[in-house]
Amino acid sequence: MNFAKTLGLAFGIALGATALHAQEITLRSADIHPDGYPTVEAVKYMGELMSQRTNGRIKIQVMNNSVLGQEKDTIEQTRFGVIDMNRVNAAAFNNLVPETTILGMPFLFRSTDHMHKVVDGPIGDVILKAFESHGLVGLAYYDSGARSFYTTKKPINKLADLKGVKIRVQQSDLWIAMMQAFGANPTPMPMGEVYSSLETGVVDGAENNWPSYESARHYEVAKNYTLTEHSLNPEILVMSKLSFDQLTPEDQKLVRQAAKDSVGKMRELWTAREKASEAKVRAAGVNVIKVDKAEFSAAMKPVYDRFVTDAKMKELLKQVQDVQ
Ligand code: BDP
Repeated sequence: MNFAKTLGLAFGIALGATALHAQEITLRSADIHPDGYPTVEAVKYMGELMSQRTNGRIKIQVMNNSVLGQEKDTIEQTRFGVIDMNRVNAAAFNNLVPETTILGMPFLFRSTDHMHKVVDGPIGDVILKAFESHGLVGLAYYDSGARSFYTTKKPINKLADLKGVKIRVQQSDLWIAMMQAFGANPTPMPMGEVYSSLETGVVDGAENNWPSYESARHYEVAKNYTLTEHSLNPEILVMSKLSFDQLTPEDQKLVRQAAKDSVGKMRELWTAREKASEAKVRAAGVNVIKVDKAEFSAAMKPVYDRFVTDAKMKELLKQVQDVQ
C-alpha cells in the first residue's frame, strides 16, 4: 500500500496524531487485461467511487496490461501485500482456495442469471470469506461470460474431435482434470503465453470467453470457435489481507461497499463487450461452430467425482444446484 505521507505519518504520531486524518492512500490493483476491458474499467470505476466517498483521500491505481506480472505471480504478491488488490479469474485461485472450484465446475450454472443468484447470495459470501485464511480478502464477483474452445487447425464439431488435442488451460487442477475428461491433452500456462503458443503450435487450441478471445487477439491464430460454453466461472476481485488490515474499520467498510457497487457497472460493461467482441471476431471471418452440448456435459462425471468428494463440497454443490 502506498501511504503518500508515510514519513509525515510517523512524525504526525510523534507530534500528536493529527496527520492520521489527512493520510492519503493509493491502492494498487493488478489486472492482466488491457484498457477498455470490462474488468479493468470496473475497478477504475470502483476507484472513482472510493475517491468521491473519501474526498480524494483513498484512490485506486489500476495497474493492468500485466505490468505487475502474470496472474499466478500477482496472486502471491497480493498475499504478501506487495500488491493491494487483484482482479483474477476464479480458476487461478482454485488450488489456493478450494471452495472456489465449485464456481468453475463444468455445465454447473443453468444460466447467467443462475450464476448471479449464486454469487450474489449466501453461497457467494461463504466463498469470499474462505479467502481470509489464505492472506486475501474476497471483495466481489465480476462476470466472465461462458468459456468455449477454439482451435488453430482442426475444428471441434463433436466431443470426439477433442481427443488428444493439446489445449492450453489455466493453472488449476480442476481445469486440467476437465480437459482430460473431454479427452484433450491439457497444457497449463499463463494467459500471456497463449498467443505465441497457438502461433507456434505448442498448443492446438485454448478456451475462453468472447472478450478474451478477441482482446488477446487469439482469434487471429485460432480461427475455429466451438460454442461448448462449458463453464461460467466468474472473475473475483480480492484485496491483500495485509493491506486491508492496515485500514481503519470505516475504510474497510468503504472498500467493501465500493467493490460491491462496482458489480452493476461491470455487468453493464460486460454485456456490451460480449456482443461487441463476438461481432468483431465474426466479421474477421472466424468459423463459429454450434455443438450438441449434452454430449460434452455427459463426459464431465469424472470431474465431479474427483472434486466434489468431501461433505463440504457436496453440500456446496447441492446448495448451488438448488438455487432457483
Ligand atoms: C480470462 C480471465 C483472466 C484469465 C484468462 C485465462 O479474465 O483472468 O487469466 O481468462 O484464461 O477470461 O487465463
